Amino acid sequence: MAKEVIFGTPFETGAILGETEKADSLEHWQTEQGEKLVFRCPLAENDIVYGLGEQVRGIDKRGGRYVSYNTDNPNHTDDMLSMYGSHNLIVVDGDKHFGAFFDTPSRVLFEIDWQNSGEITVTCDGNVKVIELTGESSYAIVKEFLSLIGRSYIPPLWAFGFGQSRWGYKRQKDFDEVADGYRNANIPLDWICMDIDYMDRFIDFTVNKKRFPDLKGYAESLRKRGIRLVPIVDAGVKIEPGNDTYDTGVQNNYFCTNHEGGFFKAAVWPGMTHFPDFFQPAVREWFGNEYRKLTDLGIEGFWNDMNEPAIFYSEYTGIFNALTPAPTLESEKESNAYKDYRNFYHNINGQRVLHEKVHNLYGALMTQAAGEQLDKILPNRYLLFSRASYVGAHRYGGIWTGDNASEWDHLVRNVKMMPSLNMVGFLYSGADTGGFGGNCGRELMLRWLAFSVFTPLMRNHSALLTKKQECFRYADNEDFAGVISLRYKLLPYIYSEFVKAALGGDMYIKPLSFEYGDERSRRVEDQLLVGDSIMIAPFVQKGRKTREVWLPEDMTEVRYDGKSFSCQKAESGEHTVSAQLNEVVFYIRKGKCVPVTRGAQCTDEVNLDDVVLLGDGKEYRQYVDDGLTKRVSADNIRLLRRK
Ligand code: MIG
Repeated sequence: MAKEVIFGTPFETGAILGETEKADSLEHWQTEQGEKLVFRCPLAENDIVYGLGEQVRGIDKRGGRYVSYNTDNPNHTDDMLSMYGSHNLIVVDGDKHFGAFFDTPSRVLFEIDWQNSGEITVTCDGNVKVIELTGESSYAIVKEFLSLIGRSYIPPLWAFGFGQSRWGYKRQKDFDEVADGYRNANIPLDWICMDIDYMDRFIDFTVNKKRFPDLKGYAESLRKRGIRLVPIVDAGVKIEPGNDTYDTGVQNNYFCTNHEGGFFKAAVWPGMTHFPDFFQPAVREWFGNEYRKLTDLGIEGFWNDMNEPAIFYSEYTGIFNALTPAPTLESEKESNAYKDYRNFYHNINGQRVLHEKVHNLYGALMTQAAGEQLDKILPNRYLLFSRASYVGAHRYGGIWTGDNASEWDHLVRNVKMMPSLNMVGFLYSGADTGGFGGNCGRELMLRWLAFSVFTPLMRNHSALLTKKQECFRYADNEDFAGVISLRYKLLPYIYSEFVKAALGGDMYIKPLSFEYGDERSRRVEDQLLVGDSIMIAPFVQKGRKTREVWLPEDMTEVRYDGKSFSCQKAESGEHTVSAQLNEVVFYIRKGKCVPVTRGAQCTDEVNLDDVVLLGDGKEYRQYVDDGLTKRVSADNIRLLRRK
């Protein structure tokens, strides 16, 4: 049972939905109340510390320092403090197993055996609700946590197809080039993202009419080819009298306010903007309904960006220090955005609340705003993923992991981050495949795709001015068609495992240690369990055609060469495994099965009922539906028996 202990007057974040037992004190933590509130717990030498969701450094958080404070910072290195989301769960795994969720929307510092202190310290302001979790294993604790935070968002089947994106697609012909490029090369594709240039001067919910004279007709024509358009929506609304979104926002006081009580102004892509005050239910309803302007044109999916919120400069901080990097704890320098977080207010139940105090919830509430209304507007399930997040937003949408780079280290970080994201409920997630910044070469792209095949969100995205990285542009692009075809063949499994995990309050991607108790498995960070049957060991090193793989038990090794599967038995123990760039090797756990289907160019062509089973198990429980229905229930599970 989970225990809830209240310190001060915590802000109700909405993260925890389930029942907890109210208590006066924590079992595993000492608390010290000074200027800040500090929680302390000792670590044994062999303890692993899991959690923190979207954070750097790996599955085991030991040795690091992390700050929950949603930040737009593209320099994803192991010493960065804050990413785009805040997910304050930590789980200590050793002789004892216990976890704690620090539920507060303001800044939290986690120091986990930092400077070899031999302890964890968690520092925050005095107001926090702590959920203490106990269980017989870390996995049990995580499952208990997942049951408390409510069911994960479930996207439509097409959102499990492959998506192509790039900042810089402007006109219809840019999208045609992508659609034609993929279809002509027979590389599967289900959706293309529209980045900020589809809008009229970056104004939310507008469409640039010169570039898209008839977006509705265009979306329909792409839809006939099995491709959907997924536009971006930014948090800031351009100050533009005459624009309906702006005017309505101003008339109803829907925007955040400044010290003087006027609307807060800050510059982002559209120039000066106001930020919707998502803390007000009426604002969420209004803003969510604005998506109608695009769903009316046939759009069924969105990505929400800049919702930490990112701020380039404001009336307070000025344009000249706009490029100050995000701060370190020691440095005096603070980014503009951080200063601005003390310069605007929300109206929360009639109270003026400084943004800084509730900062980590802003993006989550934007996701909620969109998700709640899209659910009402659209007849079918929608695609939605966000950059900023807090626990709770996972019920309305997924997240992508922001502005990574085309570097091998970033692929490694993607691999290690996935299980942590699953621990905090964000099942539908993934990174910019190939890397956002920088220039992605052929080898890195193929290896990255071979990993992304297994992540629920599989999207190739890159930044303005970088080398073009659509798969059809690379030499011998049949290799790319081959790797991506695996995704489509595995869809019956990926979709079924995802939905079962969501319905069952489970993880979709897990560390090996959550299933295998031996010390060797406990330390593995470069292999993952994907669903209940598959283990992967991605190739994440440049120039390497072989790698070491640890098999905790006998498994079936599956080798896919872009066309067909070949299976062989592999004994437990250490192996050296080879894979060419056009190959993907994965493993099926002992006694388990994986349903696979025929290849397809898009999910429209995928028949989830037409499967064969790989692996040495006797049966598989497959979740199947039409991929769109809102009625997602365990009744849609069918039992497949090996003949
Ligand atoms: O300041 O919309 O993370 O995916 O391409 C950059 C342009 C704004 C940041 C997102 C990225 C997107 C980009 N956006």
